[in-house]
Amino acid sequence: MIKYSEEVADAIFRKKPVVALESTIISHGLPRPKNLEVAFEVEAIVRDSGATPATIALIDGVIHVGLELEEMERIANDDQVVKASTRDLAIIESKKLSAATTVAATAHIAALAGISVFATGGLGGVHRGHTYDESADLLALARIPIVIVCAGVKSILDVPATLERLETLAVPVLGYRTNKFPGFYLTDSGYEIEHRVESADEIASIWKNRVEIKTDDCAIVVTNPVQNQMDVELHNRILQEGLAGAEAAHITGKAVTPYLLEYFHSSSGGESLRVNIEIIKSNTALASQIALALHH
Ligand code: PSU
Ligand code: MN
Repeated sequence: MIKYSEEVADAIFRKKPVVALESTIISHGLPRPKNLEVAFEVEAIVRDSGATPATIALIDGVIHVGLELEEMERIANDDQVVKASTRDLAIIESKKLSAATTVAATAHIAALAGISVFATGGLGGVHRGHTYDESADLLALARIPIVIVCAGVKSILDVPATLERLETLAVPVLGYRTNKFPGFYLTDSGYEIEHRVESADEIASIWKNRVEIKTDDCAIVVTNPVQNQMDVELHNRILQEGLAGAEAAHITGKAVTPYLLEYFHSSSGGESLRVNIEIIKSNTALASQIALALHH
């Protein structure tokens, strides 16, 4: 049912730390040709830390945990690759399609494969102006035990509504060396986080405590603020324009997030791309440290 890359199969066999990586950011989140370059660089960050990267996607209907070189190229460059959330997985298997997985679908597959740590850019959440449009990421986090490292939720979203939903869903949120909920492209979204942690070891100890008291049936969201944020005025202007553009073009469903991210990338003269890449790299480095810390 799952095809493991050689590297990941070996790591799981030897019980070595593995970090799951999502693929929608490669296929639908970053522009070509930078997306492929970043996908490889991110995997290298995991390897350099001593853990093993497992980029997750579906190739011709088969769930892959860890991609070989040509498979990564397909996810990055093939227009036929669709964006898959958890509900799409069985359908894509049966239709033998190729798909990149969202945070929700990646977390689901990672947990199935016994992987406990996952790095992404920004989580999905409640959309601005359309609070009924809520990413399946949120419900997935409520039922999948995994540590997910992110830069908060994407700033295109309704941050306070998303934080309230995470509270209702009983998903713990940690600020890595911060008490400010990060704003994806921005270091600070303007909202507070109650719980600040200082180290990967502290996160690992929280993970272990949860098991003993049986509050380990959901994710732990670790938020890692970007160091060199986007210019705030540029960010806010593009955000307003992008939201208005999505409205005018009647963009709906799973096309909304890729539309807005692409709007940022094509309107910010490379700024949002630079920041998005910094986010994913820095989250991957922290996720690798957490995977190592969970290990000892
Ligand atoms: N983080 C990024 N870029 C992305 C995403 C996250 O930096 O493209 C993707 C993730 O796969 C996330 C998805 O699960 O966007 C959310 O999409 P939606 O709002 O349709 O649930
Ligand atoms: Mn949606």
